[in-house]
Amino acid sequence: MKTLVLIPTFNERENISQLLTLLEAEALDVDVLFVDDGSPDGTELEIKRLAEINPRIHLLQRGGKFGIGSAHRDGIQWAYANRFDRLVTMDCDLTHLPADIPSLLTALTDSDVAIGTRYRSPKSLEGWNWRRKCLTRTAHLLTRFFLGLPYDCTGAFRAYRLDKISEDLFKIVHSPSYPFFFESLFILHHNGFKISEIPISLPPRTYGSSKMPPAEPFRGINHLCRMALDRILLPERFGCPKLQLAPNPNLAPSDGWNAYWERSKESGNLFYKSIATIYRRAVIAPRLTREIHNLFHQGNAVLHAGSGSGHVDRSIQSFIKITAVDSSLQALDIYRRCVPLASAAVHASVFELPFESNAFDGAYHLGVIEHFGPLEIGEFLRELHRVIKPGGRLLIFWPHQRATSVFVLKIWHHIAGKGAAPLHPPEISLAKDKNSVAKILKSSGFQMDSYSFGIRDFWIQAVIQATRVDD
Ligand SMILES: Nc1nc2c(ncn2[C@@H]2O[C@H](COP(=O)(O)OP(=O)(O)O)[C@@H](O)[C@H]2O)c(=O)[nH]1
Ligand SMILES: [Mg+2]
Repeated sequence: MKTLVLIPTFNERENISQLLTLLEAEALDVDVLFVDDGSPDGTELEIKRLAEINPRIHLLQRGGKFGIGSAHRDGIQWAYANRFDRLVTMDCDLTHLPADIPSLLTALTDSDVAIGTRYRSPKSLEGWNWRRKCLTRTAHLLTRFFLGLPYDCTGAFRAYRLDKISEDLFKIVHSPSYPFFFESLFILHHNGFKISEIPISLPPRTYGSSKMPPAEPFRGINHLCRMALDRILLPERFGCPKLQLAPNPNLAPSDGWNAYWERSKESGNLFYKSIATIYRRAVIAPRLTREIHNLFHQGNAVLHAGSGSGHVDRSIQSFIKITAVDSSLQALDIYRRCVPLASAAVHASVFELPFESNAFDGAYHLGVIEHFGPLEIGEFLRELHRVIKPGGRLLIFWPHQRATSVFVLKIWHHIAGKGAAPLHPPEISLAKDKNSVAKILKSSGFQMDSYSFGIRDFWIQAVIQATRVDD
């Protein structure tokens, strides 16, 4: 496997040859790339002198000081362009010890990213001053709290399996500076890459001084807060789509839903969007997760009919194999960024599912059925009956006619006036009661197993479980 060690430098002349000696002592089969930002202390000259002796040493010179994050990004791009399979990144100040590289590379055999962590051994930060220790630990707590990442996210001592990670993933990382490290790790985590950690010790810098500007921690917190907000409201922004998405030529290019998904990208309706997001995350997602674990086994093939953006599917994506179907390409594009571990994203009508009969262990849909008239509901359920195996399960979240949300939306339309764009296509068939739902399901070949409408969902939708029956 072709392996590159990437080392960004700014005023590190005294450290270069010592670091290379330590690297050579490890007898690793690697190339080394320095990314230098025109260091005024002559770092470049020192690298050029050593590169003349050793052809496996490379230098990427940049026209100015563009920041440590962008040095990593350019180095990573160079590694892809030169077809390296594995990449190790480290600082030049001798705080990252080449003796730890073999363990990082070994960790890559069963993970996609390996990180050197300062939080597994109590001696990791011995010799550092209290200010630096405090900064490091605070950053660790904040990334844990805001991004839900349990790892050492702010260090640069890492190894990546470039042969498994798409180059496009690094293009989503915005920060040119120190937040690059937690941002890139969060994006890797969001896209389901396996991350492992090995404990390391960091001796303090011997030569030179830290290049971190004094205001950097505040910029870092600002970047972190923006990411934390996006994580809740726009998780798709972190997705690097793996799933293919082929437009279906048989579908009408525009229906109410396409316009809805187009509009959802705009910043307007922020109030409605925020409330809907909070409700989705705090109420629907946990309920859906519980129901799915109740109805299905690990690895079951399950259809999400009318998947929308998939914000609620994130917590079930590694439990079941989800095939998402929607008639809106825009929605599916958001879906595959939001739920990167789903099995497929298919552009199709829910009335004409492009799957063989009995293809799925079950299906679920949320906020779909209420938009159809009675005939369409029958057609939709019969199509689900066809693609679900006999005995397969169906889960429906069906907004209720006495739902609190229905009143709220009525009030909104009243206040906004007739000319205002609707928040979503009209709800024409809200759930009435247990018996009428059971009857509708029965007429399409499903037996209703349970029906609940109550406080747990803030009286918004009925949650219905059913089983495909064949007579
Ligand atoms: N190319 C480049 N390298 C940088 C820049 N800022 C820092 N570095 C290098 O990145 C590594 C880590 O920087 P350092 O000052 O040790 O940061 P600290 O460990 O967080 O204090 C060192 O090898 C620096 O020389 C930059 O703007 N451009
Ligand atoms: Mg350092």
